[in-house]
Amino acid sequence: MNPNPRKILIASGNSLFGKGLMGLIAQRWKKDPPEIRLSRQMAETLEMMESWQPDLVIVDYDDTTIDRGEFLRSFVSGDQPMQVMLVSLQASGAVVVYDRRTLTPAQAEDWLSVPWVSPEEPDVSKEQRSSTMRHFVIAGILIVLVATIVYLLLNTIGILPAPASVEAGPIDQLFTAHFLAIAVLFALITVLMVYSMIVFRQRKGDNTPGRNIKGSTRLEIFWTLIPLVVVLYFSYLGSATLDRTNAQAPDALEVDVLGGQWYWSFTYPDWDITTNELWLPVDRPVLFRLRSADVIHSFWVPEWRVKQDLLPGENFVRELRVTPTEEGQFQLLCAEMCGVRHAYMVSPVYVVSQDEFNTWVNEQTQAIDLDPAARGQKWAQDAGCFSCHSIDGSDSIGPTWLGLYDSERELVSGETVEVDDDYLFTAIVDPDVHVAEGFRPGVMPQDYETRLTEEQIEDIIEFIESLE
Ligand code: HEC
Ligand SMILES: [Cu+2]
Repeated sequence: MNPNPRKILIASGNSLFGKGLMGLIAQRWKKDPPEIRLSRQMAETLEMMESWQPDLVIVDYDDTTIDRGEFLRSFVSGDQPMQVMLVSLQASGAVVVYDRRTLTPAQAEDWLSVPWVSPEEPDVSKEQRSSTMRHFVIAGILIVLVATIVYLLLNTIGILPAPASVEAGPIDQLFTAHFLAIAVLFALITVLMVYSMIVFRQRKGDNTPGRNIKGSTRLEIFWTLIPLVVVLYFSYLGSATLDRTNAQAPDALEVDVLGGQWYWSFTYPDWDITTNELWLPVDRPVLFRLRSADVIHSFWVPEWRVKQDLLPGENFVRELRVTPTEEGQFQLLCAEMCGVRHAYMVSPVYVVSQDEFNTWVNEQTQAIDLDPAARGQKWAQDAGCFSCHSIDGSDSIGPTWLGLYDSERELVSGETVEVDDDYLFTAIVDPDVHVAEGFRPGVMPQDYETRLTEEQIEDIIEFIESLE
C-alpha cells in the first residue's frame, strides 16, 4: 500500500464512518496530514475520482447504495495511479486493498462478491439454512393440506348437475384438471402469504432493518418456466377436448334452432316439424344448426355441458354436436344476457326412447292434416303464444283469446274497433299498430311475420275464431 497518500477520498453514506476514519488518518500522519474529502453519494464519488484524482479511495463496503460493478469499472478505466481500500466495519472489520495498476481479474471477481467472510459466518448460515428448511417444510405441508381441501370442496359442491351427454365426459375431465390447478394455486399463494404475515411479522421493539435480498435468477427462471408449461398444457387440453366434443357423426339427427327475443324455436328438416319444445331420442348424435333472429343468444343445456353462441345474420349458422345419454326432462337456457326477458328464455327439452320419439314425430306430422282451427292451435302452441295469451277468459301478459273474435275491442288510442280477420292479422304481424286497452305496446314479439307462414297465421285466426 502507498505509504504516504496525499489525497484521500472517503466514500460512505454513513457520516460516522467518514468521521471515524478521518480521526484515524490524522493520528497516522500527524506531521504531514494528507488532504481528505468525503463523499456521500455514488455519483459524487465517481465524479471526484475523475476530477480530483485521489491516490487513495476508502470505500465503506457495508454501504449498499454503492454499486460495486460501476465503481469497479470507473476504477480500472483511469490511468493515474490509484488505490482502493475496502473497509467493512459491520461484519468482520476486514480491510482489503486493491491497486489500480496491479488489479487481477481474480481480485475483481471477489471485489464484486463479498470478500469479508469471517470464520464464524458459515455456522450462522448453516443454522439459518436449517431454519429456512423448516419454514419450507411447514409451509409445504400446509399448502398440500389447503390444496386438498379446496380441491375436494370444488368437486363436491356440485356447481353443475349430473352429466347427461357423451360430450359431458371430456368437459368434466377438463373441469377436474382446472379445479386441481385452481386449488394448488390458491393454496400456494394464500398459504405463503398468510404464513409470512404471521411468522415473519415485525415483533414489538424490533427495529433492525430487514435483510437485503438481491433477487435470484434461478427463482425467476423457475417461476416463469413452470407457469408457462402449465398454461401450454392447458391450452393443449382445451383444444383436444374441443376436438373430441366436435367429432362428426354420420347419422346425426339435424335440428335447426332459432333463438330470438325471447323464444326458442326448433325445426326438424327431416319431417318439416317446427316446435318450441325440443324432443330428442336418447343415444343418437344430434347436429344443431343455430341461428339468431336478433341479438346474441347462447344455447346451453347444463346437463350436456357443451354450449354455443347464436349469432345474428344469415351467414352465421353455428353448429353444435350433442349425443344425449340420459332420458328425462331438461331445460334449455339462454346463457347470454340478451335483454329484459333473458331469464325467461327457457324451453323444455325431452330426451326419450326412440319409440317415444317416433310417436311424437307422428303426432306432429299428423297435426298438419287436421282441420284449420286444430292446426292453428298447434302453431300457436309451437310459437309460444300461450305464454302470454290464455283461451280460458283470463287476461295474463296479453289479452285472452276467448270470445275475442267479433267482439268490440277498445284500444289505448280511445278508438273502438270490431275484431275481424284483418284486425287479428295485423295484431299478429304488427302488434304495435293497435294496442288493446289495458295493455302495453312493445311486449308482444314483433317478428311473427318472419317466423310463421301466412297459412299458419290464417290457421291461428281460425283457431281464435273458434273460441266462443
Ligand atoms: C310476450 C308476450 C306475448 C306473446 C308471446 C304473444 N303475444 Fe300477442 N299480445 C301480447 C300483448 C301484451 C298484447 C296486447 C298489446 C298489443 O295489442 O300489442 C297482445 C295482443 C295480441 C292480439 C290482439 C288481442 C286483442 O285483444 O286485441 C293478438 C291477436 C295476439 N296478441 C296474437 C298473438 C299470437 C297469435 C301470438 C303467437 C304467435 C302472440 N300473440 C304471442 C303479448 C304477447
Ligand atoms: Cu337469449
